[in-house]
Amino acid sequence: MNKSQLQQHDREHLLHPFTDFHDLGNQGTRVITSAEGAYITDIDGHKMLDGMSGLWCCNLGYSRREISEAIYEQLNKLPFYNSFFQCTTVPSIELADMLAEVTPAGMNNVFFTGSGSEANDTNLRIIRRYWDLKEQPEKRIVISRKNAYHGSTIGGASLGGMSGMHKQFQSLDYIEHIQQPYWFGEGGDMSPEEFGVHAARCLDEKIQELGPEKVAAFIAEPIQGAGGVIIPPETYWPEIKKVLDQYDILLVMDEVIFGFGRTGEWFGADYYGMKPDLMTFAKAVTNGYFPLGGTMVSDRVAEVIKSKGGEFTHGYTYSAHPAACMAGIATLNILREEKIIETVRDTTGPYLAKRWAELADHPIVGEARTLGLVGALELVKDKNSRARFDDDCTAGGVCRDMSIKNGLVMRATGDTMIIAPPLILTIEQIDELVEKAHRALDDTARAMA
Ligand code: PXG
Repeated sequence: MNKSQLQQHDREHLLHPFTDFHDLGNQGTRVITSAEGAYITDIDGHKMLDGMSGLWCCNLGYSRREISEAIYEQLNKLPFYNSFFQCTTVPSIELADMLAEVTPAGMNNVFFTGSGSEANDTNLRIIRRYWDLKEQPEKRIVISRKNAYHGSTIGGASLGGMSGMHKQFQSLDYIEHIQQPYWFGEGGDMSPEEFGVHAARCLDEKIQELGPEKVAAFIAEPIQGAGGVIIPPETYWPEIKKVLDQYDILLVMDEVIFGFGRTGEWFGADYYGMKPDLMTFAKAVTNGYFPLGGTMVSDRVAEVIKSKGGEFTHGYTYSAHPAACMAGIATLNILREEKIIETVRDTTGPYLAKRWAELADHPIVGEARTLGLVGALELVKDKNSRARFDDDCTAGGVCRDMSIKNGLVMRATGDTMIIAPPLILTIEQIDELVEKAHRALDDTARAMA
């Protein structure tokens, strides 16, 4: 099939995730046909630096044969066996061992799933099981944050705080949402430090309003990813820690985007010095080469679930899929052997921070922020008032298209442009990324004038 035939069949038969079918029908999909290193190429031969690592997952880029060969060998040896009913497979045990080593101290058990959404559903099941076994069944409510993203299953979407999603389904009734720590968008006249404390105190207020005896857990991404790379003010996590220390409430950190090195530490929890009770992961655990997710379970929780006996009636056919686990093992080996995370922390992260900050001088950029190898740009019409171009956030979509035209995949969340490039990016490729982003901003400024 040629390009237009592919697009026609795509339109007729494929229901795409998070896609406006009207727009898709008019424009046609971009057909990506190959990838190498940090670059993807479409059917027209247009090569782009992939500033989004696929969808926050191909952190080692696209050319790691160690991972694809590990999957292939496993598929030929034992393509599938389940881990239900007292069965197991060697790759699942080995990956569980490795995850216990690289995750924060006190997290030594893993429950495998096929995705991040499933892992957050698993968290909901574990949380309830934990409090039931502790004979505190009235602890039912889970607090999350507005504009959080925790997946698209009913559990994941209920935990998430995206208003557009909530309009399209009925949320679970035991989930509550508090303010997000988004200083640029919601901080008003407060300093970032003041606002960080304020946003964290919202958790305390909510717990008191609901009654601590009814609150089971608080879930949060260390940094909101899909919500627009919202890096909380430095005061936020320490204040959350203070709040949580006062109550007997579980902390779930959703590391689906920030796990495995994105911040320059193994996990966002390491970066912020937090000790979660449960930790969701997916995406980069296999470098996006094979679907795999899971939740790391702290000793505190695992001991209750394991020692109090009885069956935990939960699991997925593909929990601990052997080929997925082999992909995970190969990925973690590369991260460790090539010191990828240390390079982000010591070299490429600081370099991106320096270069990205230069974009803040651009007339349509209200803020340029980075941490490790993620970044965001806030597009504004007026730098001082932080006023946007329009209510429909058209600048973001224009900038994304301009960026792609200039050979860089940048994502738009409203009028916030975001990047999460592969962690293998070289200094020269960071220069290329910033230069292409600069050109996209120039083109956007012209188009929006
Ligand atoms: N938690 C977080 C923090 C995520 O970012 C999920 C859970 C769900 O994972 P699965 O594997 O079920 O998709 C995610 C996924 C975007 C975008 O547009 C982000 C995600 C997924 C799709 C699109 O930024 N994150």
